[in-house]
Amino acid sequence: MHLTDATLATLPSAIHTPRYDRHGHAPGVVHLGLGAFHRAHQAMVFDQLLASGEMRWGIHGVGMTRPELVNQLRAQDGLYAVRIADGQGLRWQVPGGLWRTSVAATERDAVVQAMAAPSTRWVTLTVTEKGYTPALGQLLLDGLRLRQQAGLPGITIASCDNLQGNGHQLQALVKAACTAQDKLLQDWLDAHCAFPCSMVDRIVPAATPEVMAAAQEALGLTDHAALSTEGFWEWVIEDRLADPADAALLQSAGVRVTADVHSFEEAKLRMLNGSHTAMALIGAVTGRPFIASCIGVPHIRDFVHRLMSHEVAPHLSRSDWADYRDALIVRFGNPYLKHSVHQIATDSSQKIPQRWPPSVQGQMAAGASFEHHALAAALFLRYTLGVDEQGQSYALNDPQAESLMANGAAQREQPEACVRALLAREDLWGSALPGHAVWIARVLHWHQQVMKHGVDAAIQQLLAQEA
Ligand code: CS2
Repeated sequence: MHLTDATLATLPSAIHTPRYDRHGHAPGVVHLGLGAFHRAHQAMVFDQLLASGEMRWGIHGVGMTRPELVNQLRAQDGLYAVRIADGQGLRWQVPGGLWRTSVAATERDAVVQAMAAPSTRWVTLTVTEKGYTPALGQLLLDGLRLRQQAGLPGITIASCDNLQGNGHQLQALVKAACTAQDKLLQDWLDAHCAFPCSMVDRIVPAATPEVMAAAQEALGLTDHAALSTEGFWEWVIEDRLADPADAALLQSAGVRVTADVHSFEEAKLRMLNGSHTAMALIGAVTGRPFIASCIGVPHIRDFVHRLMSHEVAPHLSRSDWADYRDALIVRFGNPYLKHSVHQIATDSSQKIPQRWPPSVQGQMAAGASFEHHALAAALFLRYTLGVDEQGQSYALNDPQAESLMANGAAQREQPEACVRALLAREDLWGSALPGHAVWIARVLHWHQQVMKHGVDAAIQQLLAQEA
């Protein structure tokens, strides 16, 4: 038997389930990017609001391309279980806010109509870094145009992707989709819609068969959409909402609504995500499968600790960074999160620009050392060989895979040319780093060490040198 509305009542009483009416109201939120993250993060915040009687937070969840997950969720009436586990304990919860689903690639019109539905008050997005395309701007604009034409109120459109100034980026994309005839629409967007920036944080690995088996055991039911996450979650959103009254509501559910999202965004992108990408590449190249298996190794842990303390923190405006760093190290070690290094290494070309260059530039401006980031950049080149130090090959899952691998393939024979070609890419490093001679020399140095002595020895050498 599957987890569905009909079987919900059979779940063990220790499992937290929705007790509210899931069918009597229209969704108030359209979420684009129905991946694991949204379902274990924002959907659980909205579940809390629904449980408190605020019935405007049901979700119309939109998968952007693949229909499989949407089909599974439809077969389960939008229900799925989330295992929340860390050093504090383990519990299961079934959030109930997912009321409708669509697939944007095949049901575009349904998505546009959903955005233009009178009940819709928010659009939230987790479409990943590479999802910020003109097609996304057009999709949003088509929905917003229908709202404006129908005389409906404006809405909040909240980007929740790991991009600096994500709200500004999304707003620019929607504006770029406007044509000369859209003057009225543009004025309406400016006057009635809000594109707040926001920082979202919770480690939610892609679902695995192991989690599904654990769900079967805990629920006594089959759940093809089960997820595993940590207890920690954070959502910081800019206090710029189409309906200002939403701020107090979100705050009542634990969301931080503030004028200063920037300091949270930059700390999260450079500390958490920056370390994640470095560890993902270390793990992929050394053959360590999970983030926890990397941070559990003393020299990798020291490397990450020092990357954050010496090269990232000096340029952050978040003053409690030391507590944040220490909490991150504990979170990375969570034994329940089998967070695959290859999952995090996916789309590295889209992730690196937000995660590393701002810290390197900060160090350059301060005349300080950027050795940890230089080693990380060398590791990225080593990673593009597509084979680990045990001789196991792996696929590069990246929109730039072809050009990265074409360059990386020759790195044994022509290391210097390959390092230079990789570092010349402004799409990765921005405009300030590519011409910087010391940066190039240090990446070259670490690449040489990695190729000659292996990743672990290179990291140990770096730690000894900077001790
Ligand atoms: C990770 C993030 O896959 C990745 O790139 O760094 O998904 C990370 O787990 C989340 O941003 C944590 O909030």
